[in-house]
Amino acid sequence: MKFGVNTLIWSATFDASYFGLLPVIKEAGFDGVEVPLFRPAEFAASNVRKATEAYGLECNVCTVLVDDLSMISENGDIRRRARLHLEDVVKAAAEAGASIVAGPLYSPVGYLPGRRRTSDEWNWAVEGFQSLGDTLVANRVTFAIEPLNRFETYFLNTAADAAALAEQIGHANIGILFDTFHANIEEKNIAAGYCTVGTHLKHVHTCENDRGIPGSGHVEWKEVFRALRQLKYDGWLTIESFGFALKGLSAAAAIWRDIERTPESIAFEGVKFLKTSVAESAGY
Ligand code: LER
Ligand code: MN
Repeated sequence: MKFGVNTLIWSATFDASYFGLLPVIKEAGFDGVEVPLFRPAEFAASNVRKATEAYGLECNVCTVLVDDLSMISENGDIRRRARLHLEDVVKAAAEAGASIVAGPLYSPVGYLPGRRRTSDEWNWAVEGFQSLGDTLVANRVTFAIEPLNRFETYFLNTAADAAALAEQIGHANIGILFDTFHANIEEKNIAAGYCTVGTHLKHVHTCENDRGIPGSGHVEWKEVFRALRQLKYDGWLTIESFGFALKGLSAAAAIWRDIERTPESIAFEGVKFLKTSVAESAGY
């Protein structure tokens, strides 16, 4: 298992002005960072690669669809542009040394049309993601598609739907990111959700129920780690949270107060909890 931290805790972009954090992140015991890559043209991929490698850290990428791009729009031109955009994201991620591109890759966070998902939308997602398979293979990148809670999307909320989507896409480089924060809202039982995602699980966001320090809330961590062990999951455990006053980003993640003493305590106290939990889970 590898331990990661999403740099959205500090900033909505990850550029040279934040590279000074990397030795601190390494020293805290993380194996890598997950950095936001929302607009490939604005992302200094080779600088990110050099900086992370210099500190012996691996790099993953998270993304959300910006500028109203959508893989499930009824407008074919918007779907085409979303596919081209995701191809550029994959190429930039590979240039940064990332092997995982994670996030709700289907439609913008917070897009809620006030109705249920349609079968057309489902089929557009399946076909759209399948069409990106060759680009993923060529760039040695895996998509980890993330279900979100019902307040952030209507398209993909549950482990069962996420597993069904990945199954139907049927590509080795396309699986699921399952986030304990969203699962805590949508699943009857978070650990059972992980088992439902099963072999499609490619990435894990380890977040407390309030996006605070992992281990400080009511996520049933012991059961989650037991499920991950049963699945023989050997990928990333990445702490995700968001700065408490990052304007657009805090608004997108609905952060309206100081969740902990500082945003970075979520990373640095959280990683200690995760490491202890993983070590303990060896005895389950
Ligand atoms: C992204 O990983 C996520 O979990 C979303 O809630 C961000 O808005
Ligand atoms: Mn997440």
